[in-house]
Amino acid sequence: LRYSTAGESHGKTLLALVDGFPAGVEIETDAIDADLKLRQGGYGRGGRQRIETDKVEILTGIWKGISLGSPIALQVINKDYKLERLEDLPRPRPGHGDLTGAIKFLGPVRGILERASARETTVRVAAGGLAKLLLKQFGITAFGYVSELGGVKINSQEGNLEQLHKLRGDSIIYSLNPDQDAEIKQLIDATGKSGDTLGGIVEVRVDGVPFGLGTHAQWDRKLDGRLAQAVMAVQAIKGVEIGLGFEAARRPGSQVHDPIHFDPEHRDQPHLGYTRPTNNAGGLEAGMTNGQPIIIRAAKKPISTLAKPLDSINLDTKEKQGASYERSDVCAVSAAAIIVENVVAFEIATALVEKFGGDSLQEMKARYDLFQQMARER
Ligand code: EPS
Repeated sequence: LRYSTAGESHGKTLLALVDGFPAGVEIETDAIDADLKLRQGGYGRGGRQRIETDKVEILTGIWKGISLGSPIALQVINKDYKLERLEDLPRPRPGHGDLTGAIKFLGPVRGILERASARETTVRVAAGGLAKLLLKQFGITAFGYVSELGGVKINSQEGNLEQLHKLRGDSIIYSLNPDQDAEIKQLIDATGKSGDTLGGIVEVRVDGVPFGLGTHAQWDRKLDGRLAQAVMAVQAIKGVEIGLGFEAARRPGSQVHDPIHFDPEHRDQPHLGYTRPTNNAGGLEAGMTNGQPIIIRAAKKPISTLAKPLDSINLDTKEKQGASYERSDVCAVSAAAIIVENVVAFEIATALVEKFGGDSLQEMKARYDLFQQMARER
């Protein structure tokens, strides 16, 4: 299972081509559209989101609402299509790819900024949304939320998945503590007024994951490495952690590694009864899933388009000038929670297809059940 995308921020359309998606999966777009809507939201988003109403259209690969096993092309049309009329922006924004892109491709800044823009994450979310339809068939769920914003740590509340969805739905920034919204809203408002932007940290948990996705055997097939790449490759992400992450380096081994217990009452769970009192490994040991929830965190830098611009150089005249500004978001950390959730879901679905065969859902389910049975007897 793999995908690639095409499209410019202000071009006609955005496309994702998903290849290797199994046959026999019921495809309904409501859940994908719900994620697209969430991606557009969160307090602090800019004017563009008032123009767009992102909706996915599935152009190929399904028949009567069921996947065929052939490539699936997903489209989200840009309402704000105006690329042909747009001029160049010759004053590169520090933090964006503007300067490097213009030099690398020996061309206009417009040629790089249109594709480097986080607008492209629209169709990454659509591809991840499609992957989630497959994961759902195996009881696997991915869920992302904001755990820190502009340096303010959120005291995430706990609960079952339904309760967590409710908390995130109630929070204007998609955190798990709506009680802290007022404080964060104030911070975003004040930052916006001063012409600045804010970053933050998002966390994704994946529940219902069986043992053995990924492999220890080869570096480029280790699932922790693949997840890290998928998440790091999201626009503006500068750090990725799994489980305890960097904190693991600060503790002795006895306070890092998760003891192994056995509870015969729960052999029907994805963990097959092998319970762990802690999950510091974040569901991954030696590049393989260990039956525990996957926990992955990402650090998003503040958006680099600043209303009060930093120093830059006009590439045409080489004069010192402020960086270009048309419009921007003050904060898109909430959107990142949804984007990271979806790119993680896609990688998990890819690993699932690799382990259980990818021609049809029917075959995958039979092999999944057989593996669970054999693993219980191990
Ligand atoms: C985005 C659309 C963009 C920006 C944002 C992400 O729209 P526009 O450039 O037309 O205002 O709002 O992109 C950035 C801030 C960036 O630096 O790339 C979207 O749909 O997510």
